[in-house]
Amino acid sequence: EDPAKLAEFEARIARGEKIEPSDWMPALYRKQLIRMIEQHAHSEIIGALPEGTWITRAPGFRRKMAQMAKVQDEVGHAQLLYSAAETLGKSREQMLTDLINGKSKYSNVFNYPALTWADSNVISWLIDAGAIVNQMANAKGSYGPYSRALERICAEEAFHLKYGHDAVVHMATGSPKQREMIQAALNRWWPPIMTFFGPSDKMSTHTETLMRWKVKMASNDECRQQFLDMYVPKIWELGLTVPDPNLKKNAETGQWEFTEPDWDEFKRVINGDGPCNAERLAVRRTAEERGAWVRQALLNPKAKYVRPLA
Ligand code: FAQ
Repeated sequence: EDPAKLAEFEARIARGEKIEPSDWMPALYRKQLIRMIEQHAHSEIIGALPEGTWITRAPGFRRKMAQMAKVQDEVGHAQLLYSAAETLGKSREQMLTDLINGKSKYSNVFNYPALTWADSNVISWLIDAGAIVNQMANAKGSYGPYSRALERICAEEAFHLKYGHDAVVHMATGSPKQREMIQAALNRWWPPIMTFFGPSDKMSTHTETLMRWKVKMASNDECRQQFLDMYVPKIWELGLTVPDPNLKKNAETGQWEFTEPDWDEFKRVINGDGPCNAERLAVRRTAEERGAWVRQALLNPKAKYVRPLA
């Protein structure tokens, strides 16, 4: 890497300038951004699946419509993010191929099942909440196309958060059975939620580089702490409990203390061996196969294509 170019690049970042696709950038900056944005995009389309399976079973027409709109938004976020990643030189086709073949990662949380409608509500509220904490920070980051995509995504996620909160409030203030269902869903989702922000800063591989270049604007632990600060009181307000006997805010340090998440399970899940990994990728593979004739027809409208039987 040319030291003068690198110095100028880092000076631009220090001044708070945005780096645009045609600007010079270190190869590692490009590689890290592709990795992170691509994983983020995959998380959005795979993330549409746990809630997506509840569209047909959502209780009532209003919730069905809202659930459908929310899931559609997530897929739209993937579109924005794939476009942002493409500006760095990796094609969308290659990214989707890497997803389907298990080469690329996506968020661990979407490899757990949404067993009940209450699970879907917990995702809509608390996974979206976690996503907003992370994305609000990174929207101020240095890469122009990613930060602009995140700004728009955050605006939509703010609606999801209200939707998810409303759904959880409805359950938590409902019948004893509804309260029991929402508490059980929270108990199931809490451990994955605690790992959603990534490994602790001590274990994180990429944080240092990404923060130096202002791609990540908050560390994994900072995001986790912010999430706990904002949402644990809201969970308690609803009379729900958090399934961690060690969770408490240390008055002296101002930091939340909690049981160390099971990082071995986390590693297994992000490397393909979680409860739903195979199922999630199978859905994507089928979608790719069934949609291939449409993509081919769009690219070459004059050729004759026979639509395969479903
Ligand atoms: N899941 O060195 P670090 C959403 C991997 S969007 C899976 O700390 P980094 C919206 C990491 O890739 C959710 N893998 O990594 C929605 C790396 O592996 P590699 C996604 C994870 O990049 C809501 C290794 O561990 N959000 O939910 C996870 O500095 C509802 C070492 O980790 C984003 O992607 C994980 N949780 O920090 C949709 C935001 N954590 O690549 C539908 C953008 C870590 O070396 C419904 N991404 N790993 O093989 C980021 O901010 C960062 O990439 C982190 C991880 C914070 C996720």
